[in-house]
Amino acid sequence: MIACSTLVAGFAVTYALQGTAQIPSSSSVCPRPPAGSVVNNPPEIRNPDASNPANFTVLDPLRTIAIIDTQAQLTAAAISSASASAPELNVDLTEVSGDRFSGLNQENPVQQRTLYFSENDTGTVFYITVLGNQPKVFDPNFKTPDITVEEGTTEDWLVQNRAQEAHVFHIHQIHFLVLESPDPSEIGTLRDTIEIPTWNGDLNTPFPSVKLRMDFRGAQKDTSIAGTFVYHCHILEHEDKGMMAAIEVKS
Ligand SMILES: [Cu+2]
Repeated sequence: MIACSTLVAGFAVTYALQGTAQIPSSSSVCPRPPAGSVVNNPPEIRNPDASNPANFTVLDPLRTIAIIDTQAQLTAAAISSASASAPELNVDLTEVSGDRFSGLNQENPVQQRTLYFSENDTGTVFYITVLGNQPKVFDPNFKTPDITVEEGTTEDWLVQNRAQEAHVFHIHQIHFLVLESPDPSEIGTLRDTIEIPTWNGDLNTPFPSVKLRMDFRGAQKDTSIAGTFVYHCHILEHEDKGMMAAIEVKS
C-alpha cells in the first residue's frame, strides 16, 4: 500500500493506493495508480472509460477544490443565529406571566427602531444612540427625551453592539420579549436586561444584535407606565460615562 497525501485548500488530504504499482521516481505529489489497482479515495481519481481501465485521469491533487473564507463563515453564522426562528414565541405567555404579558408575541408593533451601543476611539466615552441621531453622552438635565412612544403600543427594537466589548441593554419600567438573539436560549424570554456580545471590529461582520418586542401596553395590562424614564448599559461604569438615554411614554 502506498499512502498519498497532499494539501488541498489548507487541509491535509490522505488517501491510499493498493496493488502492484510501479512508482516512477519522477512522480510528482502522488503517483498515477496502475490499471486494476484499488483506489480508496475515488473522488481524487476519475476513470471516464470503463471499457479501458488504463484510461483514467488523475486529477491534480493540488487543484483548488474549495475556497474557504473564514470571514464569510463568521458572517453567515452571525446572521443565522440572529435570525433563528423561535418556536418559543408560539407559547401562550399567560402560562409564564399571567395576564401581564399575554399576547405580546401576537401584537403588531407600531414602530421599528434601531439603537446601538458605541464608544469613542479610546474607550473613555460611551454612547447609546437611536440610529439617525448623533451619538451623545447622557445629560441628566435633558429637556427632550431621546425616544417618545404612545402608551398602549408595542415596538420592535433592534439593539446593536458596535463596540469591541460587551454591553448590557437595560430599560426601566417595562419588560420586553426577546425575538432574536445570538444566544438561542434567550429567544422567547421576558426580560428587562440583555447582554449584546462584543463586535469583532470587522466592518464586513454584522454588528451583534438582539431584536426586542418592547411592551408599552401599560395600563391595558397592568398599571400605567406613562412618564419619562431611562434605558442604559447595565455596566455602571459605562452608564456613568454617558451610555444612558431617556424615553417618554405618553398616556
Ligand atoms: Cu456597557
